[in-house]
Amino acid sequence: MTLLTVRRDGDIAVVTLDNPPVNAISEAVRKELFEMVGQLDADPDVRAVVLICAGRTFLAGADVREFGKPPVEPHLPDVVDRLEAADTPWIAAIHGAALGGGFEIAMGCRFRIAVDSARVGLPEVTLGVIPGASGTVRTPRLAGVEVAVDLVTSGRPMPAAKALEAGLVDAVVSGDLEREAVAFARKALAADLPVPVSKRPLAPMPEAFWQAARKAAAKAGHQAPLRALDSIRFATEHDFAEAMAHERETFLDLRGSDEAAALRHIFFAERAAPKPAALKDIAPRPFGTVGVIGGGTMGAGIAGACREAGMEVILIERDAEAVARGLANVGKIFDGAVKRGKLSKEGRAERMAGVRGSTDYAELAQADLVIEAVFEEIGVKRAVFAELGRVCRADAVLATNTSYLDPRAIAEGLPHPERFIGLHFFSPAHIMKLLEIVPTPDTADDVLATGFALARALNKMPVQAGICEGFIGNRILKRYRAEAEALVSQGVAISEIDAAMRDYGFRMGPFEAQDLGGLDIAFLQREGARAEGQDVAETLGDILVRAGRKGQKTAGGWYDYAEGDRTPQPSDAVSKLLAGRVTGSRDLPRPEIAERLVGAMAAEGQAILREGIAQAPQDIDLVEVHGYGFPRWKGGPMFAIGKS
Ligand code: T1G
Repeated sequence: MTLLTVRRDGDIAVVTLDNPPVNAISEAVRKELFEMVGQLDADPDVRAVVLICAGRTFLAGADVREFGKPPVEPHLPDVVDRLEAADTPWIAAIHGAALGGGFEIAMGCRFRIAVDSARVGLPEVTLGVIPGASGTVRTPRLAGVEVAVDLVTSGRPMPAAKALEAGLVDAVVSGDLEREAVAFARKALAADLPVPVSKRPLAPMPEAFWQAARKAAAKAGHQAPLRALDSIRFATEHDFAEAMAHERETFLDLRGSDEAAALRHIFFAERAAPKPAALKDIAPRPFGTVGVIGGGTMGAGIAGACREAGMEVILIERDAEAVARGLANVGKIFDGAVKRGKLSKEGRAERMAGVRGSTDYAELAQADLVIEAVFEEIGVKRAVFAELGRVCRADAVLATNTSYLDPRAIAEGLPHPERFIGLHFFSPAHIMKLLEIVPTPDTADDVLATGFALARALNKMPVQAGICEGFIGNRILKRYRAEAEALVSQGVAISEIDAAMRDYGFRMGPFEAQDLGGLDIAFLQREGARAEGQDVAETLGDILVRAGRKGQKTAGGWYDYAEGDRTPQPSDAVSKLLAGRVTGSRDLPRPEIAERLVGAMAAEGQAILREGIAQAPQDIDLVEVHGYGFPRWKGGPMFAIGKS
């Protein structure tokens, strides 16, 4: 035994698993746990066993790194059955998170107790599989079908207090978990033991329940939640053994699916992104006090996100009226959280107490970090940094939120250019997870490390990008839109292109999305480039904007919109406007349309890699998934074409 240690507390055995970093259930853990049950059953002096974990968490589920390999005995369902059939009752003592196979192991125990900060969950569907060790068969027997359907099809963990209410755990404790668990075991031994979970009754549910649950599960957009629901339903209509066989078959079928491979790819990419090897031993600079220049949508979003992460925020605007508007914009963000029940009124007041507005840059004299989020015009931005260069500490990190301008041009002439960096947030900045981190050639390593540390503090997904027009995400977006317009020019219907991308898994197609966001934003960028003498070809979008069709805000863009109705309607006006640019009409199967457009994104991604703008293909996938709505279960454009 190397991963399990046992100590005796009188007639209670305490088994501790220590398999860092998250006590994932590897083949070795399954083997040792299976043997330990037999070993302790054979000890007449042991009357109960507490299973507890060292480190940050209880068992966090099957070791995802083993998913690509053939399953090896003992299989996890057998380990769970072995625990449940033990003569000596086991008590799972949960801290951190009991997830997936970890919670299935806890259900094999006779009792489950959790510290108040713990969570329990069955997140398998987020990895494109379903629980494979009785999660869809024991959970409904333990806590009822509704709880099981919610836990399994959403994949969302449940906090300990709610889990207690739902019957997923038997007690919630605070203080020393091991001591509480031993005391709980002693008390439990004094009474009759509960029936093992697999032996508990499970009644079928009315058809209407399943129809509603199916409709909800389908919203996820991919198959795993629906297959998980089917497995729970099967368990309510068959005996335990048949249900376990059905669940295992479904699990093994999904485990080898493209969807599961894509979701595992994103899972590991998300965990690698915040920890670039090159920054491993570099300490970031402090960022306890943050200045934000500009209180518009972006600036307020950034200020709200920083305040939510506990930073002191100073919001700078050009005059008192703009300051008031900016603070009101930040307040609205917290009002939203209060309305959703995520924040109390006192919490809102505390948040806003940490945000002060001013027109005086001198207020930034002690700021650790200043993020500029003003109008996307080089002159305006350079004026801001000229002022910041005068008033801020020499070691204060100065960042621009520019989407399209060259950060080097913004920082030209700035004293201590090593402290300057691009931090490209996505709107709404307090919600969108993607943060493109754009160093200039002068940016110091510890300033780059500060960008990544800020991302971690804001719970954002950081991706380092090199300098080019649009960095990674907006450059690919431009190529994606151009390819979609090329299909329109070849006679493919606008509505078919959007439908194809929705079928692929996007919430919206490229044309619907432009109508929602406004065609004029990209139009103004192109016009700006043309004004600078760049040779920018006329796009179909240009034609529409010049005709006053900017999208939903003008009741017409790529589509028409009836008064007060946001449903896109194919537009005869657009057909007439584009008549000179469209040759004939072409029916292309939707999968082919999607393949064309995803292929264009990936081709641009390969150019981005060749130019060193992105560090790795999985970074491009993360940008697309976290910034542009690329369906996670497709893994991103580079994964989709097998390049990641
Ligand atoms: N397997 C392997 N490695 C894992 C892992 C797992 N399940 N979970 C995390 N890691 C690694 C991760 O890659 C990172 O590695 C390190 O641990 C810290 O992770 C049969 C089949 C547990 C809440 O889906 O949700 O059970 O980068 O940065 O923020 O029905 O990790 O340091 O080298 O995320 O403290 C179900 C997934 C599996 C849980 C901790 N379980 N993990 O969060 O740390 S399927 C899950 C998490 C299953 C059964 C089925 C989180 C966490 P490195 P981290 P964290």
